[in-house]
Amino acid sequence: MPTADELKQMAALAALEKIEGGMKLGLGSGSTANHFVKSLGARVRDGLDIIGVPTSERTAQLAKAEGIRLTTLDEVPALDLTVDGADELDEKLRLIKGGGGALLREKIVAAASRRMIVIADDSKLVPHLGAFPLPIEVNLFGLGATRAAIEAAAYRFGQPATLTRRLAADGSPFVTDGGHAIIDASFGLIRDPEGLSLALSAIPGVVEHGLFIGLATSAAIATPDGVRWLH
Ligand code: ABF
Repeated sequence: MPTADELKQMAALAALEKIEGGMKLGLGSGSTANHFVKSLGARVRDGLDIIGVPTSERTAQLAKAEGIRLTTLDEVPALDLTVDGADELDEKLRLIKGGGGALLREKIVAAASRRMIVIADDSKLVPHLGAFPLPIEVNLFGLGATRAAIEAAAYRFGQPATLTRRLAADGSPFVTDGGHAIIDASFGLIRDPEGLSLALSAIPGVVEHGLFIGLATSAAIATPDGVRWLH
């Protein structure tokens, strides 16, 4: 029986098979994406010619250490493919992301990509999104007011939520690469992801949230019986 980490590696290697020379790639964040970046690095050292835009400072450091050539969306505004993990995904390829705190750059990079492959172990595939608390990236200015606005909007939307400001490992308030706070919102099962996504995006002070709708184009789901592709 493969371990969760072995399943993540399986998913990463399945995505790696889709990489061709000359590609401009978005490089995801998280433990599954780390497997992809490390395996991609080995292919680069064997001569694969690709260039990457990292979705977090941690991924940038890992990619540099692996010898992967990096660029930015300023230099390369359109990417061929982003490979990234997820906290949850459903059969319609709707995602919850941001458990690692990198959701803003992940969504910007995914939106700049022609295709997005999600790589995940089978525990991430769920019938309905929402068991995983939804990360919401919030500007620090007026945080209290924005938190109250999120609470009110969730209630009006018929999905009342419990909100928790994310803390770093040392107990201090977590701050993202972009200098924002993360509020994790426990909605319970989300009945209308598209509608909730729009409602949250309309709230002043909300910088971005972890509902990725219409961005993923396929997913490599690693199971003990092999990799299942969703399209
Ligand atoms: C990242 O991958 C985050 O958006 C998400 O939280 C994480 C999934 O975690 P892991 O791959 O470590 O299971 O893209």
